[in-house]
Amino acid sequence: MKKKELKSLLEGKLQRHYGVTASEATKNQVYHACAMVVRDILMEKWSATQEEMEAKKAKQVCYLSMEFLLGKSLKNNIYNLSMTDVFQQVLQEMGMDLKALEDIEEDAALGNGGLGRLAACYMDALSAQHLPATGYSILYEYGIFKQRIVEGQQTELPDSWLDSGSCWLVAKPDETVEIRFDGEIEESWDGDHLRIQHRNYTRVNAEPYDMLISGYGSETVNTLRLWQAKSPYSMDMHLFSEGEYLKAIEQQASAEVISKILYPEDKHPEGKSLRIKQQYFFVSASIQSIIKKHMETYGRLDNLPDRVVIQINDTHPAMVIPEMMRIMMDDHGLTWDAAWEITTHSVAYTNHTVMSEALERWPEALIKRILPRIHQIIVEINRRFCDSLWKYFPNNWDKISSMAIVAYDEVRMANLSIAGSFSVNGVSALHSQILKDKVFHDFYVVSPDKFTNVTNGIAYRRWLGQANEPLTSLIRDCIGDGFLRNAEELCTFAPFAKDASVRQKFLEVKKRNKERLAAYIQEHNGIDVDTNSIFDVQAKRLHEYKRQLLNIMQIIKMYFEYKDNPSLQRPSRTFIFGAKAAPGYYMAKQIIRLIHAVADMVNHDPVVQNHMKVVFLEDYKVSIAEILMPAADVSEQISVAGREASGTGNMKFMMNGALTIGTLDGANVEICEAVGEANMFLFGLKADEVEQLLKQGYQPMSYYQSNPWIARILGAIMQGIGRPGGRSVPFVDIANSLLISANGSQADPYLVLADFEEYCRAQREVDRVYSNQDAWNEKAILNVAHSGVFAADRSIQEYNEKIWNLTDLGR
Ligand code: HBZ
Repeated sequence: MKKKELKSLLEGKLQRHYGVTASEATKNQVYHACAMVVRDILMEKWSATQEEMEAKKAKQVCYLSMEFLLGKSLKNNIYNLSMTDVFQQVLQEMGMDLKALEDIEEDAALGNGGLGRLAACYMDALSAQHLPATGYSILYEYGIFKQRIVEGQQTELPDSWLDSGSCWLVAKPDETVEIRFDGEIEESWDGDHLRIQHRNYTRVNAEPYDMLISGYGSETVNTLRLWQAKSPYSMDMHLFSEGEYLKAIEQQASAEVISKILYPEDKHPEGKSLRIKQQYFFVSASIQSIIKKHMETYGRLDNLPDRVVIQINDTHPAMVIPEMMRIMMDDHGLTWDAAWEITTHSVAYTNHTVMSEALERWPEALIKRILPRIHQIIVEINRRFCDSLWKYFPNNWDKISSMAIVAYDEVRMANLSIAGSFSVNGVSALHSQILKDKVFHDFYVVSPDKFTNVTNGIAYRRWLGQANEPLTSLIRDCIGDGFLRNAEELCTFAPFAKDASVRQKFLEVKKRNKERLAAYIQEHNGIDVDTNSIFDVQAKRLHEYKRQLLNIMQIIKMYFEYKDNPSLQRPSRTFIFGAKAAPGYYMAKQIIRLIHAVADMVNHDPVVQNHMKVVFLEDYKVSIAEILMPAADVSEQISVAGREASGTGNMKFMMNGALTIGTLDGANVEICEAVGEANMFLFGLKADEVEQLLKQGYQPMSYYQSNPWIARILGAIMQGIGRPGGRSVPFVDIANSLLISANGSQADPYLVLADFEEYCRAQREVDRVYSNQDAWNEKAILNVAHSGVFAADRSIQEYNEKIWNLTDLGR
């Protein structure tokens, strides 16, 4: 698009929507005008995509996810449309700055962490690869909470993102569907046909809002459909006139609360009725709309699996299985067998965790009350499934009951997902292996062909192309810009690691990115950090298994080492953390507090000023990650082996030229294969060693007794940490959690103490390698060059080849 045309489009929007000229417009108005112009362009491509899908009778993927952690849209869409330059120029002439407008937009943070961000990365890659797709989720009014740190402790504030975000949504009120909760099921015979009637139910309307999903240089624009809950009942005027004001609006409020807020607990599912309602609400709305559209086009359902594949992002949307059965049997008159055949050939399940406490199990009584018909169907699925298992495990009731979908008054969503789908995949090679060998081993024995792996990938044009322009342009100068379409081409950057001038330029790029982050830290934390120090970053949700505690213990050790010996020679370090804790997760919140106490101690001690700093970035989110990843030298991926399903931050850091210090966990294993052990810092027990140690009886106390450093650090944690001469805070519960087993639970279940010494050794190796800047930069460049395999494009191709078999709209 030419400058002149864009200018007149923007002026037109400002005039028609706000009645202002360009020179009168506020920044906020110009932001909205830009968004509207971009949306119009996308809408045209979206219509063309829809037409093409119809003409080709295309097969599409419906990606069902409770979470899409999208971040900001304006910059990404303008980039994908290759319009960055023209926007910059036109805005400049209007006296505005594109970057400043981008800052107005709030992150769309409809997700907790990796799982939600993965869904967003996959939507991007699907459009870029011209594959037809619709994402389905909930239009939460409030996304993940905003984190504020008050006196070193996390507090939570609501995240109302729609003020700046709603301009990306296209309302489709005509496609509203009805969802039914509660009530009773009545069965009656109509000749030889069993009629199912749902009586006394509560209605909730699901109204769709579509977000248009662009892909880099692609004409394909896909849809992300977000459902909003609306009450079909207006205020009860009878109650109102009787003065029962609250009661009068209660019904309405209890329906609309369903899409109010994203649950902020990751990996700790709670059997709350609102959560179950959220899951069923979005699943029912989505599958109703999928089936309706399919019937309008084909008039039959038996070919549904040829046109649609339903990928469920973890078990949160697993109720799609009984809901599909319900619609096909009760509304379309299919037999159980016919409906089951269609369902199980349509649904595919991605697992994201091996931790048993994270697997969803809902109280059966709750499902029965809220979703009586779904409960009946689940019970019948379970009956037939257990029957079928008899053949594999005759007389083995223990095994069959462990695999059952309903048992001990609970519904096990993972078992339902496996039984009702044709594909089950893990998200890294190691994780998928653990699923087959351990977590779902019995299911694997029954249907080995269902199980597969698709290693996660990232939308690298966002995480490298947009977030790290200096590095992108260095790579472009060396190998051309083909890598922006085909990430595999990044490997041709590898030979440049040997080129001294490229290493020098890489160093300058890193420095620039570190300066940008340092300015952010100065502004938000008031801390002056040295851009010549090693930027050592751990940014992810706060979880004990991710072991932020291991990191902070090493930092305390380092602090003591400088105190003991102020002339110690080591490269200086800036330790940077970003992490949100689930609001009800006590230990995670304590660890955040500990990080702040250590920061307070370190940053105010003149003895260590030139050696180390500790920074906690408040409210870590996608847009902060975009500043953080490019500036990192060291990427902390230190979860206890066998627990992190994949990790995706590890990939983003690698691609931006950070060196990983990590365990052989999740996708770290594949990072190691790609870049070579010599170009990262591995340490710690392997997954099988972890299992073995826990089985034989792990005694963390023995490490405390035999390792004086551990004793000293835990002693300090227990006594109190704080700035010299100031108030100090004791963290007895943290120390106890590492040493004492409470009510028969394992002390230090994530083996922090067992891996501590090895971790410290690896950190000294980091110091040693960093002392030779040239050698370090060579390794960093090799990390960038070998990161291409972690592009979401590759993951999507694998999903397509192994599971989806979609129609390619590009051909
Ligand atoms: O999914 C993460 C895994 O921990 C990580 O290893 C992996 O890379 C990533 C993508 O595959 N899992 C999550 O992020 N899980 C959640 O956020 C979550 C949210 C709500 C829940 C349960 C889990 O109820």
